[in-house]
Amino acid sequence: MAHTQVVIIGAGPSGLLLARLLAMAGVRTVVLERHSRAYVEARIRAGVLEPGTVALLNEAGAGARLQAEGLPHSGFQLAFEEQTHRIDLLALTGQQVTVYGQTEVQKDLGALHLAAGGIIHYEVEAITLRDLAGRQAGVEYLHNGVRERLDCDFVAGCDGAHGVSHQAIPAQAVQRFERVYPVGWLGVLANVPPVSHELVYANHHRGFALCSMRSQTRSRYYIQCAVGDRVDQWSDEQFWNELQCRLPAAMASALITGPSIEKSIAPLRSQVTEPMRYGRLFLVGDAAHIVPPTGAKGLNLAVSDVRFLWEALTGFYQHHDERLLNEYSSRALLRVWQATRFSWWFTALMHRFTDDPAEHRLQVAELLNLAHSRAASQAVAENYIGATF
Ligand code: FAS
Ligand code: PHB
Repeated sequence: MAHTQVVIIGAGPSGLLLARLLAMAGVRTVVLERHSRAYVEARIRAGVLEPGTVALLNEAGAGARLQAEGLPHSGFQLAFEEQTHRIDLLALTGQQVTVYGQTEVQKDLGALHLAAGGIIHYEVEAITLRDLAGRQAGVEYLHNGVRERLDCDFVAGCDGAHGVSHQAIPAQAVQRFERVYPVGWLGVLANVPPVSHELVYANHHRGFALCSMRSQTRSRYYIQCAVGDRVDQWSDEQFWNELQCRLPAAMASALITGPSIEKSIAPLRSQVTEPMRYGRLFLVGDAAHIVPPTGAKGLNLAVSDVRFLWEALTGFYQHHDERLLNEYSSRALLRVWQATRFSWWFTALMHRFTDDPAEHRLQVAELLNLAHSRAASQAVAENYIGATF
């Protein structure tokens, strides 16, 4: 019977970062991933890294390309009622965020871990968790048509919102808190220069829009769409026209459009699973919580979970100290609920949810308060930068 110390389910950013950090601490891991490496590295997802995320990627030795190609951003724009207001992150917090696609983080971590001899099994099927409440956990799976079993001390469930980990916990052992928003984000990636050198979050009576980027020649744009919309209902031309309607006129006229190289719709929802531990299983990242992407928190929250679990497992293996393992869930959830609250608040401020004209007026009033109150802007800046771990 094969044995390892920690089985990590999922080779997304949280699974690979945890595997890398544990390897550096001398902890043996095996990563089991459902999809192929090419599939995982092709997914277009997050784009904004908090300073804490950048620091941990550097600590894991995965920061070289990030430092060379990442775009430091010292602020972002709020656009509403034909005006824009800049949230000056650097002046308000002394810190800035870095624009660097999750796709690139994925590639950097995967290459690094494999080059260092890390074990990642891709295209694994039928993963089943066993004996999570026992003295040794077991993970059974199918790989290359062969049924395997790994005994281990701990399982890190890094398998996202639709993985097996959180489903392995008995319903009576967890509480799930969920909020589903009646809208989605239609996202487009295009090889065109970004309309602004900084991110622009736009509140408009037709709906939310976001102007982001991946480089000086590759842009990422989003518009709020109906939750039932399908991608094939939106031609590129319809997307660009709607985006221009939702931006201030001067910005709309400066928008450079082009053919989409990726187009997808992400539903907006919040979900938190408590506790984030069940016996020998620890839930990490999207396996434990989902936030609407408005606050750019999803990936960054996953990274802070990784830090807490890395510290806990290192303490266990190097000092036989279980204290941080026992505190993992409560420590992680403090940050999870802070990010969930901010993401919920920012989503409610920027999106159109009803036809009630009062909703839009209240949103504009709050945006004007943000624009003219340093204290209000500072609170937003501190949340966007992310609480220190
Ligand atoms: P992930 O979902 O990234 O990784 C989980 C991994 O586990 C995947 O590789 C999956 O294939 C694998 N897996 C799943 N089930 C498995 C099983 N049974 N067995 C083995 N492996 C299994 N966040 C932002 O901050 N900004 C954004 O703009 C943004 N956009 C997003 C768009 C979409 C469509 C989605 C789904 C998420 C988006 N997010 C965004 C959030 C996203 O970035 C996540 O927070 C981030 O990927 C979390 O990383 P992980 O926890 O590693 O989960
Ligand atoms: C992105 O670039 O994909 C992005 C940026 C900021 C967000 C969400 C998504 O809040």
